[in-house]
Amino acid sequence: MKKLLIIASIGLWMGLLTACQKVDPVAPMDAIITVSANPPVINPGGDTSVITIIIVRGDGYPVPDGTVVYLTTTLGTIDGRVTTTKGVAYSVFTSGIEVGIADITVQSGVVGTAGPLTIQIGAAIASISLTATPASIIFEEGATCSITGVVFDENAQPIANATVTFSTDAGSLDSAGRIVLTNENGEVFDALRLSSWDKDVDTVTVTATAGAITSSISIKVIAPPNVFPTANFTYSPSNPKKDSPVTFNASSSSDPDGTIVKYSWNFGDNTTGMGKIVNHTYSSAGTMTVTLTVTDDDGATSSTSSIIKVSGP
Ligand SMILES: [Ca+2]
Repeated sequence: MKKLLIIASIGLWMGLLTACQKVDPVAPMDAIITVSANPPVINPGGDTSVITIIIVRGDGYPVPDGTVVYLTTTLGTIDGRVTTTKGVAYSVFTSGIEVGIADITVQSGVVGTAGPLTIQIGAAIASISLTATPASIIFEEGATCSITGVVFDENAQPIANATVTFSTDAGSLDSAGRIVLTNENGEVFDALRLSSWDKDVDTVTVTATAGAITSSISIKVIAPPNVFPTANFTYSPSNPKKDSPVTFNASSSSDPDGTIVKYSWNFGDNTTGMGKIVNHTYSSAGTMTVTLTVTDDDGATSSTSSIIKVSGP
């Protein structure tokens, strides 16, 4: 029994030791990280910038050598894991083909920089012009609108491979939040798509962000024209008799884009009635033209008539 316990405790210690070895030493909670990129502006296509990370403990001393720092970037590539020597670590950022601003985050344990470190890749973006085709959409589930953006530098020249991110306050975008690159003419394309949730939307605002520039376009959403209701009814019995009630049922009437709010009847014997299902008794025999008029929630009306024969006693 004692032997078993010893083996178990050795196993536990070895497990703990292995677990400890796997954890990277990181900055203490009270440490302060400062970062800088040199140079802060580089060319696209493999140019580099050196990022210097300085970490100081709360008491003012540098963190122990080997403290691990993690870096991520929105554009290009970066040495994602570097370690400190005398409180300083270096990482190299390398640009890709994209033109824009790389947001770099630096983190060691729970300590990070207050805001992202930015590196500008290529020409500074000065403006984005946006157009929507069509400029307004008649609402329909799945209705689409093409969005074209053109990105310019400060000399009004279009920028190729500029990184653009689109967002919208209604509907959805084909780009779905991903970065889209401009073509050789500085153009970038996206599409706005409406869903059934956007039925009551008046205006959709699509926003494009490239570098430090943001541009928006408003697209009007027009309510589709009202569709007329369809009037239809049945009656029973099929051979109505004088002085015996006939049931008229307008349940088969419909409105494709709304609801029917009113059912009006003319029973053909100079009497009228209201309601989806009504009873009427004819006091004389003869041929009657029964007319049903339905009104939808937009005030549109439709009528239908049936000739019915009322037989005598
Ligand atoms: Ca309607």
